[in-house]
Amino acid sequence: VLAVGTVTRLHSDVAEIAVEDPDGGVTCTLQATLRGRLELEESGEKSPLVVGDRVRVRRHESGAVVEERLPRRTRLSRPHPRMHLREQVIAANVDRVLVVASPVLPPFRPGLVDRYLVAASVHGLPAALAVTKCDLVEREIVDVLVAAYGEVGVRTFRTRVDAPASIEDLRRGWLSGCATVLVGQSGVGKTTLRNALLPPDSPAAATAPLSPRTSRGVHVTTVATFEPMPPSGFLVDTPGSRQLGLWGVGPDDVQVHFPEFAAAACRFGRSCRHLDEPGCGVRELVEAGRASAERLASLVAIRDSLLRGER
Ligand SMILES: Nc1nc2c(ncn2[C@@H]2O[C@H](COP(=O)(O)OP(=O)(O)OP(=O)(O)O)[C@@H](O)[C@H]2O)c(=O)[nH]1
Ligand SMILES: [Mg+2]
Ligand SMILES: [Zn+2]
Repeated sequence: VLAVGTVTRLHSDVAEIAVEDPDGGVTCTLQATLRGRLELEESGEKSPLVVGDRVRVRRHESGAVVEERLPRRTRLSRPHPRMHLREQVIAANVDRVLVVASPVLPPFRPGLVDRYLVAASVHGLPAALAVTKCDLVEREIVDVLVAAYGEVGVRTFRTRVDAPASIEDLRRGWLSGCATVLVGQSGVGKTTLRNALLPPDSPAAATAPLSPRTSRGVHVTTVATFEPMPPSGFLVDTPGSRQLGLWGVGPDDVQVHFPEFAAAACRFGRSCRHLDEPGCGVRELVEAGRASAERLASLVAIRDSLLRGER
Protein backbone atom coordinates (compact mmCIF):
# COMPACT_ATOMS: atom_id res chain seq x y z
CA VAL A 1 0.00 0.00 0.00
CA LEU A 2 1.46 3.36 -1.00
CA ALA A 3 0.84 6.44 1.10
CA VAL A 4 2.15 10.00 1.03
CA GLY A 5 3.67 11.55 4.10
CA THR A 6 6.04 14.17 5.48
CA VAL A 7 9.38 13.45 7.13
CA THR A 8 9.12 14.72 10.69
CA ARG A 9 12.43 13.44 12.09
CA LEU A 10 15.41 11.45 10.88
CA HIS A 11 17.50 8.88 12.65
CA SER A 12 20.57 7.28 11.12
CA ASP A 13 18.63 4.73 9.08
CA VAL A 14 14.95 5.32 9.76
CA ALA A 15 12.73 8.24 8.98
CA GLU A 16 9.70 9.20 11.03
CA ILE A 17 6.90 9.96 8.62
CA ALA A 18 3.56 11.61 9.33
CA VAL A 19 1.26 9.88 6.91
CA GLU A 20 -1.61 11.81 5.49
CA ASP A 21 -5.11 10.45 5.59
CA PRO A 22 -6.44 10.69 2.02
CA ASP A 23 -9.50 12.54 3.39
CA GLY A 24 -7.20 15.16 4.84
CA GLY A 25 -7.90 13.95 8.37
CA VAL A 26 -5.68 13.02 11.27
CA THR A 27 -2.24 11.67 10.46
CA CYS A 28 -0.48 8.66 11.88
CA THR A 29 3.26 8.43 12.39
CA LEU A 30 5.29 5.49 11.18
CA GLN A 31 8.94 4.57 11.04
CA ALA A 32 10.28 3.76 7.60
CA THR A 33 13.61 2.64 6.24
CA LEU A 34 14.93 4.16 3.03
CA ARG A 35 14.96 2.06 -0.12
CA GLY A 36 18.57 1.61 -1.25
CA ARG A 37 19.41 4.79 0.66
CA LEU A 38 17.46 6.53 -2.12
CA GLU A 39 20.39 6.90 -4.48
CA LEU A 40 22.49 8.72 -1.91
CA GLU A 41 25.38 9.24 -4.32
CA GLU A 42 23.24 10.74 -7.06
CA SER A 43 21.60 13.29 -4.82
CA GLY A 44 25.03 14.68 -3.89
CA GLU A 45 23.75 15.63 -0.46
CA LYS A 46 24.72 14.41 2.95
CA SER A 47 21.32 12.86 3.46
CA PRO A 48 18.85 12.09 0.72
CA LEU A 49 16.00 13.08 3.03
CA VAL A 50 15.54 16.03 5.34
CA VAL A 51 12.69 17.10 7.58
CA GLY A 52 9.82 18.54 5.60
CA ASP A 53 10.42 16.24 2.65
CA ARG A 54 7.27 14.72 1.19
CA VAL A 55 7.70 11.06 0.39
CA ARG A 56 5.84 8.04 -0.90
CA VAL A 57 5.97 5.13 1.55
CA ARG A 58 5.09 1.51 1.00
CA ARG A 59 3.64 -0.30 4.00
CA HIS A 60 4.17 -4.00 4.64
CA GLU A 61 3.08 -6.17 7.55
CA SER A 62 6.66 -5.99 8.80
CA GLY A 63 7.23 -2.26 8.42
CA ALA A 64 7.42 0.55 5.92
CA VAL A 65 9.87 1.66 3.24
CA VAL A 66 10.32 5.10 1.69
CA GLU A 67 10.07 4.52 -2.05
CA GLU A 68 10.37 8.02 -3.41
CA ARG A 69 10.96 11.60 -2.44
CA LEU A 70 8.56 14.06 -4.04
CA PRO A 71 9.98 17.27 -5.52
CA ARG A 72 10.88 19.96 -3.00
CA ARG A 73 8.77 23.11 -3.23
CA THR A 74 11.30 25.14 -1.23
CA ARG A 75 14.41 24.50 0.81
CA LEU A 76 16.81 26.21 3.17
CA SER A 77 20.40 25.04 2.64
CA ARG A 78 23.96 25.62 3.65
CA PRO A 79 27.26 24.10 2.57
CA HIS A 80 28.00 20.85 4.34
CA PRO A 81 30.14 21.73 7.40
CA ARG A 82 33.01 19.46 6.33
CA MET A 83 32.46 18.92 2.59
CA HIS A 84 32.05 22.49 1.43
CA LEU A 85 31.10 21.64 -2.12
CA ARG A 86 28.10 19.66 -0.97
CA GLU A 87 24.75 21.15 -0.23
CA GLN A 88 23.24 20.39 3.14
CA VAL A 89 19.52 21.05 3.16
CA ILE A 90 18.38 22.17 6.61
CA ALA A 91 14.65 21.80 5.88
CA ALA A 92 12.46 21.28 2.85
CA ASN A 93 9.04 22.66 1.94
CA VAL A 94 9.06 25.49 4.45
CA ASP A 95 7.32 28.80 3.73
CA ARG A 96 9.13 31.09 6.13
CA VAL A 97 12.21 31.51 8.27
CA LEU A 98 12.24 32.79 11.85
CA VAL A 99 15.69 33.96 12.89
CA VAL A 100 15.88 33.58 16.66
CA ALA A 101 18.35 35.68 18.66
CA SER A 102 18.64 36.74 22.30
CA PRO A 103 19.94 40.14 23.41
CA VAL A 104 22.21 38.51 26.01
CA LEU A 105 23.02 34.96 27.16
CA PRO A 106 24.23 34.32 24.50
CA PRO A 107 25.07 37.82 23.22
CA PHE A 108 23.34 39.18 20.11
CA ARG A 109 25.45 38.61 17.00
CA PRO A 110 24.27 40.93 14.23
CA GLY A 111 26.66 39.33 11.73
CA LEU A 112 25.06 35.93 12.25
CA VAL A 113 21.53 37.35 12.09
CA ASP A 114 22.43 38.98 8.76
CA ARG A 115 23.83 35.70 7.43
CA TYR A 116 20.56 33.96 8.23
CA LEU A 117 18.62 36.77 6.56
CA VAL A 118 20.80 36.46 3.44
CA ALA A 119 20.37 32.66 3.40
CA ALA A 120 16.58 33.05 3.58
CA SER A 121 16.61 35.64 0.81
CA VAL A 122 18.80 33.48 -1.42
CA HIS A 123 16.22 30.71 -1.10
CA GLY A 124 13.33 33.08 -1.71
CA LEU A 125 11.94 32.63 1.80
CA PRO A 126 10.54 35.56 3.79
CA ALA A 127 12.28 35.98 7.15
CA ALA A 128 11.47 37.65 10.44
CA LEU A 129 13.50 38.13 13.60
CA ALA A 130 12.44 37.00 17.07
CA VAL A 131 14.35 38.55 19.94
CA THR A 132 13.92 36.17 22.87
CA LYS A 133 14.65 36.62 26.59
CA CYS A 134 13.30 40.16 26.64
CA ASP A 135 12.80 39.73 30.39
CA LEU A 136 16.58 39.93 30.82
CA VAL A 137 17.26 43.44 29.46
CA GLU A 138 15.71 46.89 29.35
CA ARG A 139 13.42 47.58 26.43
CA GLU A 140 15.76 50.31 25.12
CA ILE A 141 18.56 47.81 24.65
CA VAL A 142 16.39 45.73 22.36
CA ASP A 143 15.25 48.89 20.53
CA VAL A 144 18.85 49.53 19.53
CA LEU A 145 19.48 45.92 18.48
CA VAL A 146 16.48 45.73 16.17
CA ALA A 147 16.48 49.27 14.76
CA ALA A 148 18.32 48.32 11.57
CA TYR A 149 15.95 45.45 10.80
CA GLY A 150 12.76 47.47 11.04
CA GLU A 151 14.29 49.91 8.55
CA VAL A 152 14.87 47.17 5.98
CA GLY A 153 11.45 45.63 6.31
CA VAL A 154 12.32 42.64 8.47
CA ARG A 155 9.52 42.21 10.99
CA THR A 156 10.78 41.82 14.52
CA PHE A 157 9.02 40.17 17.43
CA ARG A 158 10.05 40.35 21.07
CA THR A 159 9.35 37.37 23.23
CA ARG A 160 9.79 36.31 26.80
CA VAL A 161 8.72 32.89 27.84
CA ASP A 162 7.05 34.25 31.01
CA ALA A 163 4.74 36.47 28.89
CA PRO A 164 2.32 34.28 26.91
CA ALA A 165 0.98 37.35 25.07
CA SER A 166 4.41 37.84 23.46
CA ILE A 167 4.30 34.25 22.17
CA GLU A 168 0.77 34.74 20.82
CA ASP A 169 1.86 37.89 18.98
CA LEU A 170 4.56 35.88 17.27
CA ARG A 171 2.13 33.10 16.40
CA ARG A 172 -0.47 35.48 14.95
CA GLY A 173 2.01 37.84 13.34
CA TRP A 174 4.31 35.37 11.60
CA LEU A 175 3.70 31.67 12.15
CA SER A 176 0.00 30.87 11.72
CA GLY A 177 -0.85 29.04 8.54
CA CYS A 178 2.80 28.60 7.47
CA ALA A 179 5.56 26.05 7.80
CA THR A 180 8.32 28.01 9.55
CA VAL A 181 11.89 26.96 10.26
CA LEU A 182 13.47 28.33 13.47
CA VAL A 183 17.19 29.06 13.11
CA GLY A 184 19.79 30.67 15.35
CA GLN A 185 22.78 29.92 17.52
CA SER A 186 22.60 27.44 20.38
CA GLY A 187 20.98 28.64 23.60
CA VAL A 188 18.92 31.51 22.19
CA GLY A 189 15.67 29.71 23.02
CA LYS A 190 14.39 28.11 19.80
CA THR A 191 13.12 24.97 21.51
CA THR A 192 11.69 27.04 24.35
CA LEU A 193 9.62 28.89 21.74
CA ARG A 194 8.63 25.59 20.14
CA ASN A 195 7.43 24.28 23.50
CA ALA A 196 5.46 27.46 24.20
CA LEU A 197 3.86 27.44 20.74
CA LEU A 198 2.71 23.81 20.72
CA PRO A 199 -0.33 22.74 22.75
CA PRO A 200 0.35 22.29 26.49
CA ASP A 201 -0.54 18.58 26.29
CA SER A 202 2.13 17.78 23.68
CA PRO A 203 5.38 16.46 25.16
CA ALA A 204 8.01 19.14 25.71
CA ALA A 205 11.31 18.90 23.83
CA ALA A 206 14.52 19.21 25.83
CA THR A 207 15.97 22.64 26.56
CA ALA A 208 19.01 23.46 28.67
CA PRO A 209 20.68 26.45 30.28
CA LEU A 210 23.93 27.82 28.89
CA SER A 211 27.19 26.27 29.94
CA PRO A 212 28.36 28.09 33.10
CA ARG A 213 31.94 27.65 31.92
CA THR A 214 31.71 29.03 28.35
CA SER A 215 28.43 31.04 28.62
CA ARG A 216 27.40 29.41 25.37
CA GLY A 217 24.51 27.16 24.44
CA VAL A 218 25.19 23.46 24.91
CA HIS A 219 23.66 22.24 21.62
CA VAL A 220 20.84 20.44 23.34
CA THR A 221 18.82 19.97 20.13
CA THR A 222 20.76 17.61 17.88
CA VAL A 223 18.27 16.79 15.13
CA ALA A 224 15.68 18.86 13.35
CA THR A 225 11.96 18.19 13.82
CA PHE A 226 8.99 19.12 11.64
CA GLU A 227 5.81 19.32 13.70
CA PRO A 228 2.25 20.53 13.29
CA MET A 229 1.43 23.69 15.26
CA PRO A 230 -2.32 23.57 15.89
CA PRO A 231 -4.62 25.13 14.95
CA SER A 232 -2.67 25.96 11.79
CA GLY A 233 0.94 25.83 10.67
CA PHE A 234 4.08 23.77 11.15
CA LEU A 235 7.27 24.43 13.10
CA VAL A 236 10.73 23.17 12.27
CA ASP A 237 13.05 23.29 15.27
CA THR A 238 16.72 22.94 14.32
CA PRO A 239 20.02 22.41 16.15
CA GLY A 240 21.80 25.70 16.91
CA SER A 241 24.72 26.61 14.68
CA ARG A 242 27.59 28.88 15.59
CA GLN A 243 28.46 29.77 12.02
CA LEU A 244 26.26 29.67 8.98
CA GLY A 245 27.85 29.04 5.62
CA LEU A 246 25.96 30.36 2.62
CA TRP A 247 24.87 28.12 -0.22
CA GLY A 248 23.84 29.30 -3.66
CA VAL A 249 25.28 32.83 -3.54
CA GLY A 250 28.57 34.25 -4.81
CA PRO A 251 30.60 37.20 -3.47
CA ASP A 252 29.25 39.59 -6.08
CA ASP A 253 25.61 38.65 -5.54
CA VAL A 254 25.44 39.18 -1.79
CA GLN A 255 24.57 42.85 -2.10
CA VAL A 256 21.17 42.18 -3.70
CA HIS A 257 20.16 40.29 -0.56
CA PHE A 258 20.57 43.46 1.53
CA PRO A 259 17.41 45.35 0.52
CA GLU A 260 18.80 48.73 1.57
CA PHE A 261 21.93 48.28 -0.58
CA ALA A 262 20.42 46.31 -3.46
CA ALA A 263 19.99 49.28 -5.79
CA ALA A 264 23.16 51.17 -4.80
CA ALA A 265 25.66 51.68 -7.62
CA CYS A 266 29.42 51.82 -7.15
CA ARG A 267 31.96 53.22 -9.59
CA PHE A 268 33.76 49.87 -9.60
CA GLY A 269 30.49 48.00 -9.95
CA ARG A 270 30.15 44.58 -8.41
CA SER A 271 33.88 44.38 -7.70
CA CYS A 272 33.66 47.24 -5.16
CA ARG A 273 34.56 46.10 -1.64
CA HIS A 274 32.69 49.10 -0.17
CA LEU A 275 35.70 49.99 1.97
CA ASP A 276 37.62 53.00 0.63
CA GLU A 277 36.89 52.91 -3.09
CA PRO A 278 35.90 56.25 -4.64
CA GLY A 279 32.29 56.53 -5.76
CA CYS A 280 31.01 53.76 -3.49
CA GLY A 281 27.22 54.06 -3.51
CA VAL A 282 26.85 51.63 -0.65
CA ARG A 283 29.09 53.60 1.72
CA GLU A 284 27.42 56.83 0.67
CA LEU A 285 24.09 55.47 1.95
CA VAL A 286 25.66 54.75 5.33
CA GLU A 287 27.45 58.11 5.46
CA ALA A 288 24.17 59.86 4.67
CA GLY A 289 22.56 58.05 7.60
CA ARG A 290 20.21 56.14 5.32
CA ALA A 291 21.58 52.67 6.08
CA SER A 292 23.21 51.04 9.07
CA ALA A 293 26.98 50.81 9.45
CA GLU A 294 26.56 47.43 11.11
CA ARG A 295 24.65 46.07 8.11
CA LEU A 296 27.42 47.37 5.85
CA ALA A 297 29.95 45.58 8.04
CA SER A 298 27.95 42.37 7.59
CA LEU A 299 27.83 42.81 3.82
CA VAL A 300 31.60 43.38 3.68
CA ALA A 301 32.31 40.42 5.97
CA ILE A 302 30.06 38.03 4.05
CA ARG A 303 31.46 39.15 0.69
CA ASP A 304 35.03 38.70 2.00
CA SER A 305 34.38 35.24 3.36
CA LEU A 306 32.80 34.15 0.06
CA LEU A 307 35.79 35.59 -1.83
CA ARG A 308 38.13 33.59 0.39
CA GLY A 309 36.12 30.51 -0.50
CA GLU A 310 34.96 30.05 3.07
CA ARG A 311 31.28 30.53 2.20
N1 LIG B 1 15.03 34.33 30.93
C1 LIG B 1 14.66 33.67 29.83
N2 LIG B 1 15.28 32.51 29.52
C2 LIG B 1 14.88 31.87 28.40
C3 LIG B 1 13.86 32.39 27.55
N3 LIG B 1 13.73 31.55 26.50
C4 LIG B 1 14.62 30.54 26.70
N4 LIG B 1 15.32 30.73 27.84
C5 LIG B 1 16.34 29.83 28.40
O1 LIG B 1 17.44 29.73 27.51
C6 LIG B 1 18.06 28.45 27.64
C7 LIG B 1 18.25 27.84 26.26
O2 LIG B 1 17.00 27.59 25.68
P1 LIG B 1 16.77 26.49 24.53
O3 LIG B 1 15.33 26.58 24.15
O4 LIG B 1 17.29 25.16 24.96
O5 LIG B 1 17.71 27.07 23.37
P2 LIG B 1 17.90 26.53 21.85
O6 LIG B 1 17.97 27.71 20.98
O7 LIG B 1 16.85 25.53 21.53
O8 LIG B 1 19.34 25.84 21.92
P3 LIG B 1 19.94 24.63 21.00
O9 LIG B 1 18.92 23.53 20.97
O10 LIG B 1 21.20 24.23 21.70
O11 LIG B 1 20.20 25.23 19.66
C8 LIG B 1 17.13 27.62 28.54
O12 LIG B 1 17.69 27.59 29.83
C9 LIG B 1 15.84 28.41 28.53
O13 LIG B 1 15.09 28.25 29.70
C10 LIG B 1 13.23 33.64 27.92
O14 LIG B 1 12.34 34.16 27.25
N5 LIG B 1 13.68 34.21 29.08
MG1 LIG C 1 16.96 23.57 20.91
ZN1 LIG D 1 30.87 50.10 -3.09
